[in-house]
Amino acid sequence: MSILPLVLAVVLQLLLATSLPHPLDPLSPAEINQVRLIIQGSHLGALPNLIFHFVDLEEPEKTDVLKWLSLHKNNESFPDRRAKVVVRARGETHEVIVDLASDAITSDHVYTGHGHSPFTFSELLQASRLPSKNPQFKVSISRRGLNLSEVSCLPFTIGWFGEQTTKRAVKVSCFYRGGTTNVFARPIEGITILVDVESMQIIKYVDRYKAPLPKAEGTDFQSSGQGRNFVTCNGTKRAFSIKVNKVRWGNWDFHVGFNARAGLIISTASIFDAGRKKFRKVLYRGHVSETFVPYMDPTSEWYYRTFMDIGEFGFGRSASSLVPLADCPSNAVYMDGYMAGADGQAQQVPNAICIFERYAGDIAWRHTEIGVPGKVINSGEQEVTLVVRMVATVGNYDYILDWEFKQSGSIKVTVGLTGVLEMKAVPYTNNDQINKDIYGTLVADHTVGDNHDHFLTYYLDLDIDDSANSFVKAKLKTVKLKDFNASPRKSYWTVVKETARTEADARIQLGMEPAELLVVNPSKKTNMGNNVGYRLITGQPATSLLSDDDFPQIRAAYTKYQVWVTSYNKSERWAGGFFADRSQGDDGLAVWNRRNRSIVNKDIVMWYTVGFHHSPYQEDFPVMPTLYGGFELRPANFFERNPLLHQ
Ligand SMILES: *[C@@H]1O[C@H](CO)[C@@H](O)[C@H](O)[C@H]1NC(C)=O
Ligand SMILES: *[C@@H]1O[C@H](CO)[C@@H](O)[C@H](O)[C@H]1NC(C)=O
Ligand SMILES: *[C@@H]1O[C@H](CO)[C@@H](O)[C@H](O)[C@H]1NC(C)=O
Ligand SMILES: *[C@@H]1O[C@H](CO)[C@@H](O)[C@H](O)[C@H]1NC(C)=O
Ligand SMILES: *[C@@H]1O[C@H](CO)[C@@H](O)[C@H](O)[C@H]1NC(C)=O
Ligand SMILES: [Cu+2]
Repeated sequence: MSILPLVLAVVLQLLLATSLPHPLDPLSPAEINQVRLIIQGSHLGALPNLIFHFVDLEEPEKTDVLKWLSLHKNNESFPDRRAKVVVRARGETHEVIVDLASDAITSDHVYTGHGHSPFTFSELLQASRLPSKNPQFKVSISRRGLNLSEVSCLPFTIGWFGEQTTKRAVKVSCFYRGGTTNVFARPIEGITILVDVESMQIIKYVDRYKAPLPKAEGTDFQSSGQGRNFVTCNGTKRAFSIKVNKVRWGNWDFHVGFNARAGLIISTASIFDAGRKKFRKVLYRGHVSETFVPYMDPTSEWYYRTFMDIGEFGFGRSASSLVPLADCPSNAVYMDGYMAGADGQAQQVPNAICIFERYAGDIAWRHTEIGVPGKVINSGEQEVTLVVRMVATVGNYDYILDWEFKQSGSIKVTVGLTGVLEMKAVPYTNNDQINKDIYGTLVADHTVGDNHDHFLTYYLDLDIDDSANSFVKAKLKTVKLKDFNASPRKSYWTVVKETARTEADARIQLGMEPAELLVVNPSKKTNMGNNVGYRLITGQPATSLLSDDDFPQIRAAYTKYQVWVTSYNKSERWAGGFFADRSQGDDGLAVWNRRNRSIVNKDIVMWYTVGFHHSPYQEDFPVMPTLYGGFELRPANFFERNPLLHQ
């Protein structure tokens, strides 16, 4: 207990000590506003209805960032600051690169491919307000005997189902509060409202059927106040002013970034090797690249729910301000996030990220030795790790995204799913009344929690001791013995390592055969002569069960394999393609991979999908206890010995 304030002080000091700028720093509020002024002062500013959909750091070339790092971060080699901007005006989508040093647009390209840029918050808000002014909707509401003032409507992206061309459109679903704050628990079922977002008008209205409205009673989940006590968090308040993105903690050194699309981004993570007395590279960049959430209900009110949360909404845009003592412990320090609003103006997300040391009561390592005569030797150490956390609340769901750094060299990545289910109103109050597929589980009276998946695909640009790496499948093969003289054994398993030659070789469906998956540096060996590497310890395997010809699956084809490895290309970052809204599957990981590039001794990127098949249970109602999944990147012949033992 008493060591906590001390450790907090150490963390703060380290953060402040490394406050020099980093080339991968997110755009600052001043830079975001500078981008806005540059765009508004250009030919684009003269166009009517200029809307900013996306403003982010245009990532400097990796070679330039690595050069800056290797030259001890001197100012001369600091890469120029640029911004990538997507604006829409006159019905056209412009992809623009802005150079901040020269205050100029360096390229402007009109995007004409499939798929659309993410909706702005104000577009979604305006769309959700349309039904309450619509005469047909008013009739539907009064036909159901409901009070319009108690109706909340929410916009849903609508996917792609084979259309040649698509509009920027959303469907708006409406819910009845009437005594609850859990709006998702009281869907007003049977109505489809299609909104053209360009003209901001309802272009299709169907009221197909009525279902009973689930009751309000028992749906609320507001915590009664305990655990959300702001007074006791006073001690952490001074951490709020920290604006730097570099973290030095224990043996780790890394950079924490934030953008509207991915949310939390970890970059240039390296670890101090006490044996070699130097920092060694591990991860150049890691973040969630896309999140695919298809619902398993083919009916006309539900079929389109096939969300790609990163490309359609953005985890950064959905970031929740973390609540001290509820979302992060008392020793947490916080970072704010910044992004551009629809007007291009910088917007702050206070406390978008928290960083804290975790003393979970776990054992980092231990051993009791009774083999030494006359002694019992107990030795070991408690595990202390550093967690970097954000929470993205995308509509009904809350995703808790953790990157946990361990002194052992492991990086443990966890995603927690919580929030409320998407619920469908049905006539039933008991399972015995049901004799057909209801596409989910009856979780409460008149309420089905719909079946669905969550696939979070992580972008993992590992650079193990440098950029030129290979991907190795260490297969565990059973060896059968015949007439083996040395023992009566009939079998054992052995490790057969195969280096994946090309991208096609590195698509993995887990569970098909036992294999350990490694990223190694083929030109760096330990003193023992093993290739240095990091191992991917996968979580529970889940791949998409949709058929290959189903439209949502064509868009998210990359979810058929949990692991992919691609040759590094700066513009290949978003697994479902950059313009993911209503995309048609012609951009993204599965498409790039078809080039089947060589991945031997190359700068490579590993993509891992954390998947959940979510068939709801009653305990997920009215709010879901957190369900965790994830993976670990663990050193594999990277150190000479256990790095927890101090030399
Ligand atoms: C390097 O640049 C940063 C900002 O760009 C500035 O604050 C700092 O003083 C510069 N350092 C040197 C040694 O020039
Ligand atoms: C409808 O709801 C509003 C807001 O809750 C309330 O003020 C009003 O009295 C209700 N009207 C009826 C007819 O119940
Ligand atoms: C927080 O602590 C500081 C110093 O201990 C004190 O001055 C301040 O009043 C406290 N604020 C609250 C909200 O308790
Ligand atoms: C990088 O990726 C983009 C998008 O897939 C592609 O158009 C481009 O040709 C690639 N560049 C190289 C050098 O492969
Ligand atoms: C990928 O390239 C390798 C080596 O050139 C080749 O053997 C393999 O058939 C290719 N796979 C695909 C799917 O193109
Ligand atoms: Cu779920």
